[in-house]
Amino acid sequence: MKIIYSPIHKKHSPKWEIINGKNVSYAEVPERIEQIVKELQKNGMSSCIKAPKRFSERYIKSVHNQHYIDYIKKGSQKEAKKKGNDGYFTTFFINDLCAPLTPFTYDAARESVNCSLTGARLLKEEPVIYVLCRPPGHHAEANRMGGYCYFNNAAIAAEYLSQNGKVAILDIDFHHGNGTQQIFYERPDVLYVSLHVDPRVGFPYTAGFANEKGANDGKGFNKNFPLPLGTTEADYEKILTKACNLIEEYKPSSLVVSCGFDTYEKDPIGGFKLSIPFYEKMAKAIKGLDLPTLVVQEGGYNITDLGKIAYSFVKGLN
Ligand code: SP5
Ligand code: ZN
Repeated sequence: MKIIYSPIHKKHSPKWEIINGKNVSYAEVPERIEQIVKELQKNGMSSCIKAPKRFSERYIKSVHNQHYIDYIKKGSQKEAKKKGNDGYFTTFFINDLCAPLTPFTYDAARESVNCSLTGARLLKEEPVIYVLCRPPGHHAEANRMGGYCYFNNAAIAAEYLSQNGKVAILDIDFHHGNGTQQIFYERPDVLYVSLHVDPRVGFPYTAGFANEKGANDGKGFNKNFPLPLGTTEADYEKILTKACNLIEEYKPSSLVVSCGFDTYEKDPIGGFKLSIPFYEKMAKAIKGLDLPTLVVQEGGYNITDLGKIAYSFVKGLN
């Protein structure tokens, strides 16, 4: 199994986000991906790790608005010229206070897309690819950043893969992928299925409700499974089976997994009760769909255990 990784993400490292009116240290840190890489290497997977190829900005434009792309690029450049470089929070093109623009935000977000597209292209040759995207992407809408996300890596890859047939997206991050849902909401050729914390009690609060089922031609091709805080493995497994059944019925030609590890029992911002060995089980269920599968890293914030969670998941995919 190939794993796509680039060190460029490390240059994007905001100091804080604003939660309930207070500056708190940024949860989406470079150590996340570095810990995963370290653990995979420790388990003999060094030769699987490959660098991404470079893709033109027009792939980003296939999903995002040009003004939005330029705003991230110019905002990052503007930050690079300032003294201090603490990052700042934009007042336009933004959903929340968790996605500051810093000097290398554009470069890192662009490289994260290079990673997901490299993985998508490799699906022709290999059945399963794991891409270590950072920053993550599923909260990024066509023209709005938020929730640590700038460009929607999974959506851009799904758009690319949709040229060759129907695509299913399975989002197993703790949070609902409001960006991905919005981007494909009126499309029947891309199915979005998500398991996430009930938006009445968790981020992103404004999307992820069960009655959001798609619109116009896309009606019936968006499925949300909001789950309560404290969801156990037994309950999660039941819903994951339902989600997998829906994907099977849809008969897609490929699958994109928006893979967050913030469902982990000790995640600092999550609230489900999944243990490290359970990730192997989840991956096996996904593997059971027997589809070309692109696994795209989204969230997961327990730095100490993130590597072990990722390795458990990878074992299930292999
Ligand atoms: C990609 C991704 O996982 N983005 C998530 C962004 C969530 N940001 C808001 C965090 C709110 C933290 N609430 C703390 C609850 C502690 N129990
Ligand atoms: Zn998340």
